[in-house]
Amino acid sequence: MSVTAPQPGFFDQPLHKEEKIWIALAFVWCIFITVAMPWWHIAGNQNSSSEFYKISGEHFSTIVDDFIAKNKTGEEAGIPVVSPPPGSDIFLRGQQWAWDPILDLKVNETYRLHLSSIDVLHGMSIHPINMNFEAVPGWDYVLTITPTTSGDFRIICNEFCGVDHHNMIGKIIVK
Ligand SMILES: [Cu+2]
Repeated sequence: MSVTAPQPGFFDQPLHKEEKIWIALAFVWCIFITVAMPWWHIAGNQNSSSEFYKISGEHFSTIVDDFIAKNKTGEEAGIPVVSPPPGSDIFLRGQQWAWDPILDLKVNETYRLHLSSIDVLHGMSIHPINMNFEAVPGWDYVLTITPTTSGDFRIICNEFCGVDHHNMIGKIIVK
């Protein structure tokens, strides 16, 4: 049984060939992963930026409200739709239990997306492309994004944030 101690001298026995192969495989994998992580940080094109600023929820909300007032082009189910100019700073606010505004973006144009939460921790998960970022209260997290495919994308909250967490769904439209 696995709960009993090995026989005396167990660890002095020579290694079997299969054990040596598995140890070698594990070692090679460790080395590969150790090298791959910093390499992908430099070479990968889906890394989050390391640009972020400390900001209060109230301040972030004021900026988001200004952004909506300047760029609003419509409304869907009470949530404002904004069409900001390409290259500009755009904002996404997470709060219990909604993402706003709805971002109407142009394909192959680059934007600086500011992401934050004004209450508790939320997770911004873009479906169906499966890109995930944390929306952290107190921090404005800047992501340089270039949508490369058009369509309707859903922003699902993937960080449990309260009773209506499962209905916290936002939207990004790319045309
Ligand atoms: Cu949530």
